[in-house]
Amino acid sequence: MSHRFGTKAVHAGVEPDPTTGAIMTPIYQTSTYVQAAPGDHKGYEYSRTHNPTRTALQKALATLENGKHGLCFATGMASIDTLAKLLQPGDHVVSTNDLYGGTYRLFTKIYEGFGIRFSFVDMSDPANVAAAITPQTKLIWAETPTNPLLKVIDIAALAVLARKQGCWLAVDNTFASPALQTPLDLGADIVMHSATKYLGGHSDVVLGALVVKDDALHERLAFLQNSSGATPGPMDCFLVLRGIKTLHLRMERHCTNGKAIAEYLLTNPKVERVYWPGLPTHPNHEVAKRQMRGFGGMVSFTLKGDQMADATRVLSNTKLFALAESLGGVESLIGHPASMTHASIPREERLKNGLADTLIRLSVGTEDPEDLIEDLRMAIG
Ligand code: P1T
Repeated sequence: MSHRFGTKAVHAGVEPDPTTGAIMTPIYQTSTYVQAAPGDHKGYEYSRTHNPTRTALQKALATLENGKHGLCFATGMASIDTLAKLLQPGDHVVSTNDLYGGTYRLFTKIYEGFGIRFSFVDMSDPANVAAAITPQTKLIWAETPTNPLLKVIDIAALAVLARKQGCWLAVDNTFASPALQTPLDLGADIVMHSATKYLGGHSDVVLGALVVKDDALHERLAFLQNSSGATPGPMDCFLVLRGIKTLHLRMERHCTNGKAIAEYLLTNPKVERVYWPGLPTHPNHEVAKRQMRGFGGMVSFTLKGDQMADATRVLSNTKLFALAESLGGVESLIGHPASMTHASIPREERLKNGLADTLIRLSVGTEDPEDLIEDLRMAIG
């Protein structure tokens, strides 16, 4: 039977434990499994390859993303690294030009060295993607909404291009979470998550994931997962499983708080520009309305006058918004992409792509919105 999202979030992947009936998946803190005779085992041989806590999480993620197979990794970066190992020297990737700095670093500092070529384009216009595709293009890498400018990329339009080219479309769904957006339904081949963020939801775990529908692609990725070995431990899988049970509730609050904060910022005379896909003035609002079920809790903004000193003052003066990297937890965070999460992108590249030195990024948590607005009012002045 196919259930609605909230029901899936509570139940997906989790069965009463076969040995005790425990309703919550145990943390199977074991490296190996006893075999009755060589090859005669219960489906588990060694925990790099399989672990029951990880299996439950992988099933849960496949269910939430409307996929067939989930694969979990030690970090979000490990999941992207494993996906990139599908490529061969000479292959070409079209990637969004506004993306997490660590992904840009992995692509340019590691995979370019292995002979893979990347084009970074503004994917909020699919025509830019079409123009960048070459006969060697094997992968389209989208992140939507993008980090940190919150552009929205039309997944269905990119899926048409990928099918025409015969290449994979992978979507980093970290900022939306499956509560707000399910890229496989829109034609993507692979969904990626930094589960560190909304899926975990409590800033207490680092973990990554890939979800696919296709059996053969799953087999290749599972081979790479086991061969490269960047798998998560069972405690971390347990924490994400626990986080997922409240994903639908948290995302509802992240969305209403995100809206309240974006609307407040628009009224502050010191604020120059607000980036949030739910604003009717957002350049990609129509695409966002079409492919997302809510607009999320990530909000970026710049101050008038473009003064770094003003931005630094705001970043240092909030009391509820903690100055820290990462996002997606119940507590609100404030960050400075140019010096923190996106420092690994050269300054000229950042400026060319519209990422100002003064941009401030908010991960709006689930606190009471009036208190968050008061905190910003006090810090912005
Ligand atoms: O941190 P890790 O779990 O390895 O995930 C990397 C990653 C991948 N994709 C997106 C869209 C991300 O935002 C991240 C990590 N981002 C931050 C730490 C940040 O503050 O933006």
